[in-house]
Amino acid sequence: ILGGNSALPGTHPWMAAIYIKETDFCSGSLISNCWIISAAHCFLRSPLKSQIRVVLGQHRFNVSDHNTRTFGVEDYFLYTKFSVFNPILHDIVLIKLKKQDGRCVKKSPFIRPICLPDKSMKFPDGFCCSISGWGHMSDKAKGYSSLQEGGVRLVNHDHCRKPEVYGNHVSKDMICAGLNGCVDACQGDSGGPLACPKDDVNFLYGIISWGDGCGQPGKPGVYTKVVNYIDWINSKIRRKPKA
Ligand code: 4AZ
Repeated sequence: ILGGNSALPGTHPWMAAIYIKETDFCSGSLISNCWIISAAHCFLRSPLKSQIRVVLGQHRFNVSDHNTRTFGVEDYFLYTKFSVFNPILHDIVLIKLKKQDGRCVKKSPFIRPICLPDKSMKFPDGFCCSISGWGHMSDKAKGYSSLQEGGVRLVNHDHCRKPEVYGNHVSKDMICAGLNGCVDACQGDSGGPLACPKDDVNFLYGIISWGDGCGQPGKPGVYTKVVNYIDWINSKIRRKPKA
């Protein structure tokens, strides 16, 4: 995250750190006891399940302490229409954690799921939401950080589709955010949440997906639009959809 602040431990308890093979890293969000949602493009290189570790309750990148819990992966599911040939489309994956002693997550002050929106939920252009992650803190900086957070405003969809922004690379299944601010997501933040508040409750409105660099003027971050995938998510995690 560029231009954000250090998060206080425990303020984003749904954040998942996803370590893939020896070298790759993505973020994700805990959405229920055993399920993490993230970006499908993180799994482009088809890692074996045994090569993935998910850490919950983490504050500093790659640092485990008494608040962190580490999980293996039971399975992961790329969205059916996700394609390696156009990995910005349908950039969404569900990851099922391996149980330990008959359960996955034991809730704590540092580990708790984020609410999924329902299908009809919509936030207006200009609405202020937040992003968080351990990714790069500038376009050039390599290396990861302690958890950063920052506010981004939702960008009008037609604006984001203008030729001088992203043109028709932006589909109806994407949301743009963060046009005029200094806060943006960057490498390593992929898969993490765009969280929008309603009545003091945070909802997972977007998944950090792509953009032209990080923090470039006029180039917002682009997010997978979670409300368009609620039926698929419910079918995979076998939650009864609300009537
Ligand atoms: C990335 O490389 C990445 N500024 C994620 C988000 C953005 C850019 C790059 C958006 O994972």
